[in-house]
Amino acid sequence: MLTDVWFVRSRRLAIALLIAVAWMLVVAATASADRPPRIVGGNTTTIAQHPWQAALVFDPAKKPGNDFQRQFCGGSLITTRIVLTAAHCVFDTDPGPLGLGTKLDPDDLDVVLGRTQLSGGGGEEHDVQRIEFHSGYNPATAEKDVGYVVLQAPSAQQRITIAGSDEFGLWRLGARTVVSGWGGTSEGGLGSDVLKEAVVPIIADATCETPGVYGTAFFRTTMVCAGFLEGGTDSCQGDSGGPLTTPAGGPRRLVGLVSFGEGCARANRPGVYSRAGCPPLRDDVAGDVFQLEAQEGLAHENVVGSGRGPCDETAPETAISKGPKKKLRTRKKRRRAKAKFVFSASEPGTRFECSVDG
Ligand code: 4AZ
Repeated sequence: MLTDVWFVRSRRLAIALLIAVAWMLVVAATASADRPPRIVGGNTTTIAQHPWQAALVFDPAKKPGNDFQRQFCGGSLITTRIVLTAAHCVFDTDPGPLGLGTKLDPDDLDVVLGRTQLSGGGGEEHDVQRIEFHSGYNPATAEKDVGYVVLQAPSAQQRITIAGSDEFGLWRLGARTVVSGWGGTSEGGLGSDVLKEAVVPIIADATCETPGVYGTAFFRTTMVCAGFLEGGTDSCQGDSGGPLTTPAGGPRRLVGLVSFGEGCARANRPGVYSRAGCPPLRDDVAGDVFQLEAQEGLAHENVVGSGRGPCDETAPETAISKGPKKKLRTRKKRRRAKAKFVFSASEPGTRFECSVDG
């Protein structure tokens, strides 16, 4: 994998670029004024692009309105009968007479699959047989934020497989992943009737656990951050439990579940996702699904892609294989300089970031 980067150092060009960027911003702002709001920074999409995407909707007896008005969380179809979601979507939202530690009752919700526009009908609407969540879920810290919804009947929609260890290269640091859902289109705002998606790069654990980001609220073994430190694009309320996946163009795999964030799309507050694609959560999900299948008399279905080992966190080997050797000494020379660098990496898909000093 080779990437060419050109550096042009010229004040006039820089000014011209600034003017061009400013003009494009004005054009973009004008153009967006007559478009509907969407997942902060994302696009509308169709269920065909995310066929495993599920909507959790309250039962009409519990909340009036159409499926758009009753939607409260997302999920992913991982077997023909099981939808993976966030524990916080099904945990303690309906304490009932038993108080804390209970979960939604199966007849409190339905699951919509195979539908782009929630209010539009079509696709599948499922009754729920059973609800569970990860036995280690900690509602105070959001650790192990994983929940399960067992459908009363099998779905005909395409399911998604959780990324195995051989597939970790698809979503390691800097990789583009995709989050989708019908959640808020702005912080505190309304959801979207039409499914939306946003591309969100994976952010380093070391970045996410700095005090300026999430500090000690981020747990790297069970969470992963994705999004933009500058803000602007993110998942939001109502997207919870929904899929963070590898993008189209390669094998689609489930790598995370929408879990939490401080607000939506704020600077230095990227989305935090349950780290479904790595142990321990990946193994826990496989084990929980196996147990649910046995208890409910369902045929076993494999939910993990290739490789059962740990996520290998070591970064690919990188090198500058071509580039100028000497620093330019005078400012005049530096201003005029034009240089070409060629970077190489041991793995395809590697992204490079660099800064230049003379
Ligand atoms: C929520 O309230 C929520 N920015 C989900 C995801 C994010 C923020 C809030 C991520 O369910």
